[in-house]
Amino acid sequence: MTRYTGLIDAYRSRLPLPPEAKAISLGEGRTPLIKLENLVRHEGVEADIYVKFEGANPTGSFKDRGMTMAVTEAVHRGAKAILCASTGNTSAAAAAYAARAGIKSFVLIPEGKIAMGKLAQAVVHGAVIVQVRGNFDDGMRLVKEVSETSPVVLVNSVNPYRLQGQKTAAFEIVEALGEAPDYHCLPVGNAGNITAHWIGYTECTGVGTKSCLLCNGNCQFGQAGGKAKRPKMIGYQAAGSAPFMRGAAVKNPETVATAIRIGDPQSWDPAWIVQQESGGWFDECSDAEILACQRLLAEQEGVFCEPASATSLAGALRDLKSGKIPAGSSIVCTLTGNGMKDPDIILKAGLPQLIEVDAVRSAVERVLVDRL
Ligand code: AN7
Repeated sequence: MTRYTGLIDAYRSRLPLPPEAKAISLGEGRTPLIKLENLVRHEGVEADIYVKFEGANPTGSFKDRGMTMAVTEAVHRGAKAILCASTGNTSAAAAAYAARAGIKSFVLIPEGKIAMGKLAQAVVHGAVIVQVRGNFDDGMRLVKEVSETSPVVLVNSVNPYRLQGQKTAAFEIVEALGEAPDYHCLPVGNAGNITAHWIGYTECTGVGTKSCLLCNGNCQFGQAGGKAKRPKMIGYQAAGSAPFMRGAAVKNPETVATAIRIGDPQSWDPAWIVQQESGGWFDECSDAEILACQRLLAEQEGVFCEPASATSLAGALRDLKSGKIPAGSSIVCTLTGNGMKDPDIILKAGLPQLIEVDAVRSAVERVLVDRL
């Protein structure tokens, strides 16, 4: 047995870090790729659907993959503080990795709309928390401006090391399945993660050497076996926050999926290159579809993801049922974050009737007998 020590150690030769840079890691990566069984039967669809449960990362979201890289690189350069704007998960990861590195973190969050678990993470890891009177896009504009002149490293996904870390999820999927899936579905906010996955698939399948518009041919291709297939990449936005579907930034994005309540995606152009190169598409899911799918997955498979994450599966199921994704396809849906970050959303829908009993054996047995 060798102890798993995180994705930088696992993929160092494929990550653009100076060899002497000491990895700042919490053991992120190597997340479960779970094949859906009950849900597929329940929904009457015919496909191999896998969910990549990124909620199993140390701070409960895929952001850890990017943050281990961004913080490792920043600390190597001598940074003493990092800065980000966030709908919640980036701030949680930034705060945790800054704590691990022994540096300061400053996080800008939008007024009100951040899930409790994520806020608690920023608090417990000692981040300086700035609540902006505005939304995520306002925060993003501000951190870009401030980081130009202040001695802090910006760790939003405009920091290229973030996507380099996040690309490793594609490596893990190809290793687990032996090849890329036919389709890869993700929720889209800033569109960094869908871009990162495409970089990862492109590198580890060994195709696109000359055509890759994202890296201009600079990345290291073909190191994981040179399998030719790359997936069609499908990105789903929340309907009230779907700039890709409107063809323009959305001024006042609104959705129950607060993680992707983003009106002006930072990786707009790269994401459309991904769509073109992969032959995939973008679409939107309503809040009702998102919440229904979150429940369905939790009830049918025992997997609890946050609302934003369920967007990928909600969209995939709809596209499977309509035939847009052909029956028999292999599909990976990324579940970007853990459901326990946002318990309010579940409890808001109403607590089921709690059964209160006296503290005696017979009372508990009666409950069981009535329901078995
Ligand atoms: C659970 O934390 O942007 O399309 O500030 O937390 O790469 O932006 C979160 C994004 C999907 C969207 N699912 O990913 C932030 C933030 C979850 C997320 C996304 C986010 P991108």
